[in-house]
Amino acid sequence: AQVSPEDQIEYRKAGYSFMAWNMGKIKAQAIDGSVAYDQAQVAAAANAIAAIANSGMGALYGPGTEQSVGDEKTRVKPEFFTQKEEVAKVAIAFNQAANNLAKVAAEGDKAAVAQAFGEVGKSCKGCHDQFRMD
Ligand code: ASC
Repeated sequence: AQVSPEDQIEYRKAGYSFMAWNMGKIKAQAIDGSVAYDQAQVAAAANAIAAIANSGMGALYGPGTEQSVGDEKTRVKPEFFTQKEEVAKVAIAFNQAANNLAKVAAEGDKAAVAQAFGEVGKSCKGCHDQFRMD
C-alpha cells in the first residue's frame, strides 16, 4: 500500500516518539533509579525499541518527505537523502545497539543494561548530530 509523504513523516515521528518513551522508562529504572528496577518492564521496553529499530523505517523517507508537508513537520537534514552510505552506517549502528540492549535486558543484569542503554543513546545521538536539524 502507498503511504503519502505526509503520513510517512507522521509514522516515522511516531516511531521515534514511541522509542523515546521506552528509552525514558529504561533510563528511570537502570540509570537514574527514580523508578525501581523491574526486569520484565525493562525487557519489554527494550524489545519495543528493538522491534521498531528492526521494522525498516527507512521506507518512511520516500520522495516528498525531505521537507515538512502540511501539518507534519520534519527536522531531517537534506544530507540524509544524498549521503546513503553515511545513513546506512548510523542506521546499522543503531540497529545493532538496539538488538544488543534487548538481548542484555532479557538476561536481566542492571549494570549491563545501563551499559547497553548508553550505547543505544550514543547511536541515537550519532544520527541526530549528522542528520537532524536543531
Ligand atoms: C533518548 C531520546 C533520544 C536519545 C538521545 C541520546 O531517550 O529521546 O533522542 O535518547 O537523547 O543521546
